[in-house]
Amino acid sequence: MGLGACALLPVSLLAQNKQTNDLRKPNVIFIYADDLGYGDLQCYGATRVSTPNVNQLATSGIRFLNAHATASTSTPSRYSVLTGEYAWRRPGTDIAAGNVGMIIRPERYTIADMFKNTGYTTGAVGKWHLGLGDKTGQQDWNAPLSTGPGDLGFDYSYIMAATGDRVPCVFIENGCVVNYDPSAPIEVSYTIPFKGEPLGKDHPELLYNLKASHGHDMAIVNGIGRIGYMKGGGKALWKDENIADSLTIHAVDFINKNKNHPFFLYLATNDVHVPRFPHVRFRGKSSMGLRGEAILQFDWTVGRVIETLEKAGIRNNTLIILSSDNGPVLDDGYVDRAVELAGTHKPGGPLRGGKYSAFEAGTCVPAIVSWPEKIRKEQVTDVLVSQIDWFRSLSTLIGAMLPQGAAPDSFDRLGNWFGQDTTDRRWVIEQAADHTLSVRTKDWKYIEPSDGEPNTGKFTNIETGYRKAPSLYDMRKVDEQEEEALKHPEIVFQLQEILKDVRALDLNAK
Ligand code: NG6
Ligand code: CA
Repeated sequence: MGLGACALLPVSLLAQNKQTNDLRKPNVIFIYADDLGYGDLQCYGATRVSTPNVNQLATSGIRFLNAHATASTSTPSRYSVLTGEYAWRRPGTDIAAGNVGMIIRPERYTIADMFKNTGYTTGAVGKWHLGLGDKTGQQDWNAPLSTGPGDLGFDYSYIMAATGDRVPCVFIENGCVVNYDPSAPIEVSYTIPFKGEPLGKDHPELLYNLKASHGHDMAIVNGIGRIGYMKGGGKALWKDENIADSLTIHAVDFINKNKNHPFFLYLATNDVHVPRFPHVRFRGKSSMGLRGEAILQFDWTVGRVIETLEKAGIRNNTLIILSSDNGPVLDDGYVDRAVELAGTHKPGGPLRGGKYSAFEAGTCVPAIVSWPEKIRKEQVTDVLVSQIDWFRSLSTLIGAMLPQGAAPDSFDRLGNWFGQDTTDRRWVIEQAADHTLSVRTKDWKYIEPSDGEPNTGKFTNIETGYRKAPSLYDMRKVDEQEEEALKHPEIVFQLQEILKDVRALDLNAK
């Protein structure tokens, strides 16, 4: 892939940085939403929900119309962002249980290592979903965990082990359960229920906050059924209505503590993942019910981050990248009326499919980059980009030296991400929930054959895009309606060749 004009940009940015001092290095914040779809934000066309803070971020920077997560589910997308490697190269990188061991091994060089080694203070706040401790099922949740984000370059972490709907339902700060309650030792299992602990499937009367539509019938915490079994926790157990507040407060604290020194903050919100159970101050504020309110709550978090930066006097020199780990889903397992109340709202905007899917709404997500000091005017671009490139693009920006083998799938596309270079990435690779891979170029999309079902099922009800034969879509038509593989065998062949090369890590594919 030619560097072209984008090679010039980082050098000049760095030169400016060197002339001054360390303080001139931009702070970098990822605001990584969960399951937020291409059509879920006002600045992306949503009309039934208001997102003033995200809109403000968009008008102060670049809004991407063709930006992709590497996968249509959480764990693999997060894996790729943090390692610069496609998750499908590694076994064990699918949607993780709350008791899996660290999926990214400590010896792996991560984007947090990169920032830390370049003089940044690094923090991870929010949804983790990449495993903790050395071995699956072997964690002692009542003692400091043996390994965690601290071994992957994060100086500070305040995280949820997996997802809101998976046990353990506690926050973990720097490897220790927050508000640990010695009178209620924590045990977690994903195979065997704990004697005497009521389960969602047997005790629907205890599900006083949210009932499950499918799954989520094991441990009950805060009147909500979860995936996985859990015992104990006591006063350490989270209340879902306070999760956004807890995460935001810790993100704000991290910013304030580090405002005099360059920092990298990975802020992964729980919103808008299930169980959607936002704080009472958002209740009744959206005609779309809990899912709409979760979007309002997400927007609130974004607002608090911006306000904190402004008050600290560091907004101008802070680069914010806001995006989502995968596309949207309405019914993802709880009776929260997301389907009924969506009405005309299209969470995937004009795109076909959604979370889990090989179709575009699975990985084509909102992406906004704002850095007032360097990106001075509002821009909207349809340049083809992928989150896999944040790693190397930012390494160029901050002048980091990467060890050999680091971020093998990441390209330096800084020029794209800063609006200087509108040359499309030649292709992006998208991973669907069943590992079906797609190759997307600006004009075409190839989905490899898959044995998967065409729809995710009656609850989630998302078209997967899986077909037993190769599929080809003309992306100039946007919505992947007409399958055209037989019409354009030469293009199918070209895209299959790219996929073959990328699979083999053949650099010619660049
Ligand atoms: C699915 C869950 C879903 C969600 C998803 C992971 C059921 C029935 N469904 O298995 O609710 O947790 O996993 O979502 O349990 S992700 O955004 O973290 O990838
Ligand atoms: Ca997700």
